[in-house]
Amino acid sequence: MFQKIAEFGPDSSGRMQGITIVKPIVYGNVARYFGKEREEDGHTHKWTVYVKPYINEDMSAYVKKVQFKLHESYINFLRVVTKPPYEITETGYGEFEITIKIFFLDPNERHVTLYHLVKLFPSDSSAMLGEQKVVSEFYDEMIFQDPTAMMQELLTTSHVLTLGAYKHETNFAEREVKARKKLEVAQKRTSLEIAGLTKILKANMETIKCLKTEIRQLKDDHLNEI
Ligand code: SLL
Repeated sequence: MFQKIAEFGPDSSGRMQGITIVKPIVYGNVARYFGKEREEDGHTHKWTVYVKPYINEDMSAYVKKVQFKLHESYINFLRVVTKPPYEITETGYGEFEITIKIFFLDPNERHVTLYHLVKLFPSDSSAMLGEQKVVSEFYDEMIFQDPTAMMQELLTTSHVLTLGAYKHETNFAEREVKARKKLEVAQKRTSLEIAGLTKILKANMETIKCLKTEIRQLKDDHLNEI
């Protein structure tokens, strides 16, 4: 009766109940073609894979390390970065999937895993001609639910990392608008399709009703005849 459950503030395990902190991030890779295959090892591209904050801040305030698991053809394919920038630059000849694990300073906080397909070749083959930079990056969010008091402190006191303009290779705001428009078009198309199918369904139900009446009628007539 006298027990009071704290809706905010640390519980017995030290977690801040009801607190959610979201950290938007950008991860992916950029790559550049050498212009030709390198003789000694057959490598054709130089690439950089990375994780960075969407909004400029020093993630080392709460990130302990970022682990990049490269293709097993690389020497020391498990690479660990303990401070920003959280990135690995390499050369190679092929595309493959990288596993990125983000570990936090608070040992109670489970690591976050991301998968990224390292992109070397432009999707648009005409772009192959130039030695243009290829970019494949994504927006995501790390969500911290009921963090410990320590983690909450670390998550909310980080500072900007670099001064000056901070922008990404990709215009994510524009990408969002485009995605929303596509979704809207798809929704409209689906609604129209549903409306059309509903009409057909109604007509068919009407037909069934008529046929049933007809059957009943025929049965009655038959009974009257005998
Ligand atoms: C492919 N399935 O053939 C992929 C494999 C291998 C990537 C990609 C060179 C490593 C090294 C390299 O680019 N490995 O020589 O250190 O497309």
